[in-house]
Amino acid sequence: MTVCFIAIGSNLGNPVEKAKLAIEALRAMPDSRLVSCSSLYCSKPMGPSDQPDYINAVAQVETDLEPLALLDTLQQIELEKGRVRKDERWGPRTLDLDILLYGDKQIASERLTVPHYGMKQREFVLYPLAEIAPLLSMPDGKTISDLLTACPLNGLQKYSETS
Ligand code: ROI
Repeated sequence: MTVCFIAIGSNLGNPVEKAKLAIEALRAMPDSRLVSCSSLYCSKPMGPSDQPDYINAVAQVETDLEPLALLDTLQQIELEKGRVRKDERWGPRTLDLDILLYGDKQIASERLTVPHYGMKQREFVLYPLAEIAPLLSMPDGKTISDLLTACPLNGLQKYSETS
């Protein structure tokens, strides 16, 4: 089994519900085990600002799926949970599931870049990741706490049902 971290993001069509559905779908993935999941967070959109705030979370999964099989499975979940793929770069999305880390592997292929290319600068990835893996190191040796120090919160908040 390989330990993987998956980023969850949504800002359309009841994002909280979408994130919860995604977590249940991750729990049901074949040849895999959902180890833990962060809180849900509310974040300001990165990219065009004329779109709704996002709900983000990070899940830790152990899997026997190879990286591309894991990617296929995640894209299937995105489709099943109603993702409408739009052409607009960095535009709003109903559900986005990204492989952040796949063990210590570094992958640079046409379909997949691991570690995820933007994760080290994105508060909506790093803070949820640190919540569930506070002692994590990247394949390049950088620690999650080093990365957090260099990453402003940018309005990121834990989502709570009452706020
Ligand atoms: N912005 C936030 N806050 N959260 C996301 O998950 C997210 N995903 C994206 C882009 C459009 C880059 N912006 C985002 O794909």
